[in-house]
Amino acid sequence: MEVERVQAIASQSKCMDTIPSEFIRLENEQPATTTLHGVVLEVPVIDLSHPDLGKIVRSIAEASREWGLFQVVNHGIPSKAIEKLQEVGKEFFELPQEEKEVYAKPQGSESVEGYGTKLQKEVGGKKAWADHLFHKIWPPAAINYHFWPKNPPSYREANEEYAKRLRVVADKLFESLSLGLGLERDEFKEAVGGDDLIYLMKINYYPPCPRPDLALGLVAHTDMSSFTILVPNEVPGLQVFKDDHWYDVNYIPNALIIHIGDQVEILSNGMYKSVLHRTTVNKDKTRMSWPVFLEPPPELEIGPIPKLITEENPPKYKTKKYKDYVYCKLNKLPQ
Ligand SMILES: O=C(O)CCC(=O)C(=O)O
Repeated sequence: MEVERVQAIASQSKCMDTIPSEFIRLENEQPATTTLHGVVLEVPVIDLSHPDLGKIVRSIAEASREWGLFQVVNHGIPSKAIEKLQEVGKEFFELPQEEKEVYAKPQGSESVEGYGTKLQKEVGGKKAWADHLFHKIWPPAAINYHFWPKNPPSYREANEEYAKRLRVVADKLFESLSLGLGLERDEFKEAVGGDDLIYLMKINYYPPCPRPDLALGLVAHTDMSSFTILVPNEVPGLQVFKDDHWYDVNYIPNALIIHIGDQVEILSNGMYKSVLHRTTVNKDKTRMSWPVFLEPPPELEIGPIPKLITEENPPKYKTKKYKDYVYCKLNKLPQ
């Protein structure tokens, strides 16, 4: 079965004022009517180079409790490494369709890796205005280079360099999340697999859309990961849900956007919040983003960290294998 890619649909709908009906969201989801504008409420921006580690820890813990999402600046990843990652990803999506299809996710495969378009329709039979490429970038034993584009030739080097730098940032964030709850600095990272933690890269490609008021790039969701570290391009589109409203996340050059995911919410017994977010699309410009999901190994059991449990604060979540959590979430089964 040939899958129609959103990139192809977008180029056919370029000069039109309509989009296929399966992309028109239900009224209660349409971005034009559900986004709160004109309100000055910005997601926290945290300077990771601040000399006072205590201040960094407090800011990260507060942002993770209040928003579940924050941006980090001065994180130590050189802007060149980020630019290169973006450049090679963009070049891949600009290749002729048949070259991209070489990397298509095999049909029936259990793994998410590969080039693709979300196949399941959502509530109301709706579809997302996006294509994607998934592949693991760390640890070496988890990598399948079959899903890493060979073209452009510098794709591998750019991703390896980014992965190396990203691990340093991820470790700092894990430490702050631990210290922010009064735990030892390595407790969060160990609880999600330590050095076996899997770094899953995704590239989202959201082509221009003639009706950005009616479509969504990605429907509202929380990430299953522990947390996610995302690089966007300069076209805004990420929105976060807070206090019953959808807010735009500002684009800050060279910042990384951190999404607290379901596993950190579970480990913290609900003290940190997994963030509900979605993406909008643009009429004239292509939006792209590069989230890396930090995922526990499938067999690892995750539940609230025992030290955080007291009589007054009993466990709010079940302890279960990560793979079972994923299965329930993907199949919309109770956890
Ligand atoms: O593109 C973005 O900014 C968000 C991406 C995202 O939420 C996802 O891929 O799950």
